[in-house]
Amino acid sequence: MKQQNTPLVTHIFTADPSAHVFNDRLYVYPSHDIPHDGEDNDNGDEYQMRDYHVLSMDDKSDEVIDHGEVLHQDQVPWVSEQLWAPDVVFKNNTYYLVFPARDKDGIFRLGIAEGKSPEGPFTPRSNYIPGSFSIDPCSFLDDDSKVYIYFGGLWGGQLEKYRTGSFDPNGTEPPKDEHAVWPKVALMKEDMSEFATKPQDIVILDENGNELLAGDEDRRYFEDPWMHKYNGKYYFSYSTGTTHKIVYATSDTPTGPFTYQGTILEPVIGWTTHHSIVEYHGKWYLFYHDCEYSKGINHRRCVKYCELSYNPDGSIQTIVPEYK
Ligand code: FUB
Repeated sequence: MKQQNTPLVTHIFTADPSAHVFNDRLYVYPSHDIPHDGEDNDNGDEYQMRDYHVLSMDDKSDEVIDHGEVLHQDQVPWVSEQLWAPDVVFKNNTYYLVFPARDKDGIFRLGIAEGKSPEGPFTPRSNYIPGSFSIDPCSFLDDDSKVYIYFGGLWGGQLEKYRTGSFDPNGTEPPKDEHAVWPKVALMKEDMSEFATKPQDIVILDENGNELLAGDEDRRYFEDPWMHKYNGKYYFSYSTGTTHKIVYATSDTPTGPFTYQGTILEPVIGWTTHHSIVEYHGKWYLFYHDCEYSKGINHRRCVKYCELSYNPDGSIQTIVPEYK
């Protein structure tokens, strides 16, 4: 495998890695950052991604293969711009690429493109998933073969605009002493055609059973949901956005409520932080991105990975990125 904590590739900028093992190989589904000279803002306008590439690797060599462009926004009839963080799930003998993008009205939706190989290419459906909104889908296949889509992101991701239950273009975050904006989860139908359930809240509690508050920026959800299972428990991990950490909460069920546990990754270089967790040949890995290679340019990110370790009680050991 490539050396840890180094960019997987540098011929393109990559971000938002979703890592999975398919056919005994590690596949990474990242966003593809495009260099430009526009300025950064809180609406995420600097993230102008237009296509997806697939990367893959194994633990026999340090070669990382770029399988090339597997989907471009011009192929997707409902998309106007911004192909952000994708994920992939394998079910029904099909690889489903689940991805967010703005529709023709500038509202983020979640779409699906289908392929017969983990390397792509992927053929997009003509419309987004009905009832979908916001960004950062994580498509989680449970042991009973049900697929759940976890999603949501504040600010550029528009999640706070749905607090009333429908899209309010003027919607804002709650006051600091109210409960935080919750990420969402929806069960997919068996044939993966659409949501089987309406998106519901993922509630995150503190150690006393109280809901995390909007002002608790060290622990509350911002974006980048990921779900994995370890020793039968569900681990829901996410970015705290404004405090730039990857943290996690656990539950006995896939829909929670979840109890906050701690920090997985301390802040990296760059404003955003985004991750996935995967087991490969008996070891656990954290895939993440940072802006070290671009010397801190927020929309020129590189995907990296490192090993992740659990304590005997199931807690995750905090990773502190080391920079020279
Ligand atoms: O890549 C665009 C956005 O930046 C993602 O959707 C967020 O998770 C953050 O990484």
